[in-house]
Amino acid sequence: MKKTTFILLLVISLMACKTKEENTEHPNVIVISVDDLRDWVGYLGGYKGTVYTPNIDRLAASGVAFTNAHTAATVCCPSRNALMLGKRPSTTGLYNNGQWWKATHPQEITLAQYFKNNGYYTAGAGKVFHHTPGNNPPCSWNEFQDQVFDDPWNFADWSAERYFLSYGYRGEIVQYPEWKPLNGIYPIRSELDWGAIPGKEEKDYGDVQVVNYAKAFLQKQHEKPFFLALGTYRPHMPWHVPQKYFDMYPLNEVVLPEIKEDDLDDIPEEGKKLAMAGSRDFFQIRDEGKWKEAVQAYLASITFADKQVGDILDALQNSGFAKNTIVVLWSDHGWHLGTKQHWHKQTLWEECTQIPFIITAPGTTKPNSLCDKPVDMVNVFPTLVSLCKLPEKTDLDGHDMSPLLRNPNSDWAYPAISEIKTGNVSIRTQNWHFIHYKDGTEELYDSNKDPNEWNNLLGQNPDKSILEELNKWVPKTFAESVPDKNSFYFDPYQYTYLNRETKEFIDGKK
Ligand SMILES: [Ca+2]
Repeated sequence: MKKTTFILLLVISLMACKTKEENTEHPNVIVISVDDLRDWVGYLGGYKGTVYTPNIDRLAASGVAFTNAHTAATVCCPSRNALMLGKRPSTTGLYNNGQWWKATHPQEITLAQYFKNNGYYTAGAGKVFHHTPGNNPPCSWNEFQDQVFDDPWNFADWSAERYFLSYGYRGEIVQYPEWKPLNGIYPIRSELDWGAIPGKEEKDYGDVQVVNYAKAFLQKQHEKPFFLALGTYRPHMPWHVPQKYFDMYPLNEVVLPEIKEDDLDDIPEEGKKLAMAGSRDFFQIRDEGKWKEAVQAYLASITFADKQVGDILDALQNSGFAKNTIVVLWSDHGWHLGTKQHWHKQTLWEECTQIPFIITAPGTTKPNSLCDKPVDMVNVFPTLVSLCKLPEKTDLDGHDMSPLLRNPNSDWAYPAISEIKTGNVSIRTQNWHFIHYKDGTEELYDSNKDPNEWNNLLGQNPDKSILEELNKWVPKTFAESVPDKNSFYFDPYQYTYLNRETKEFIDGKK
């Protein structure tokens, strides 16, 4: 080969490389899911003390940070299914953690799968779908690194693989909280546990394995544009993170949530039921004088998750892909730490529906943009399809948010809609929060005057036109709840499902 020809070929191939990295027609996508993270991040200011989330805050400052974003469902599996399928629980009948989307909706195409079908390389690690087996069939991915669990709560002497195989395994629920080996063995503990895991180095935590996967992935060359989904398990319980994160929150500086003792008095029975479903844990923690410790552990877990987000952002920055990669960060729902006498999730009040939500899209978003329009997570699918110039998928429930990404003050005609269990729905507009329960009872809060939602206006003759307007957004029908896991044989090795009754065979790889 002549020297000039060689140089010419070299230049052409270098240009081709460049084109792949800076393919502006079809940008890369990274979706970061943070589990159970409520509005306790710096940019949202939900925590009344100081929470350290420098990395989520720098991502917020680099694009459009939403201040009125809500989950589509206030529990893990339905929330993640709603984002990944682009459809609400009231559309799919996927209302709880005990249902498999693939077994019940084999024809549905996930967000990742849609990108894969349209020329993207799709990859992921950690908690993207719900973390129990059967929720993350291979059909979405070219490659996926399974979640690594840290906690004896999850597997005791079981291996992570056994947990993977043992769908639904929860261990024997032993009460919280101190982390003490019994005769040298760590017993199976409770989901409510917290503390640093003795002897475990930071690099060994499951969420760090997600970061390591991301680093390796972003250091490689990629022939195609990529869709990369990464999920941290913290700050999901049990709150086990390295000691240094606990040390950042001295107990005497921990600020407890403000609580109104008679807060449930003006709430309908269906709302009380949701509240009381998580009250036992709260009362126990509070009555045993552990409330501050628990809040400290949640804060520590948030900052640990934030560190992982920061390492992913750094890995992107240090790669060749930063200028042409959309980054989406979201949490699957919020969390109660005693408000409405509730511990956990699965309610429809603001601390449970609201989530951190950020999008940076090179060429579309501008730094330091805050958007206060109400949005929920079924909008993510159509928005990414639009930003990446893929063919429109016409059967989705959500709306393309890209006008808000170009201008956060654009007109936006929709509320944020969140659901829990069949028939209970939250409608959040810019000014109002309306809750409609399955029995027709309702709550209404003035979100500007009453951010704590202490004053249900329903008993105070609110303006009927406001209620009529809000009621228009309540789904007209709620799909029947789909069959649960017991209706199927699941083979975790082949990733197949067999409907016990109809004998329908479903291949999770397709
Ligand atoms: Ca969750």
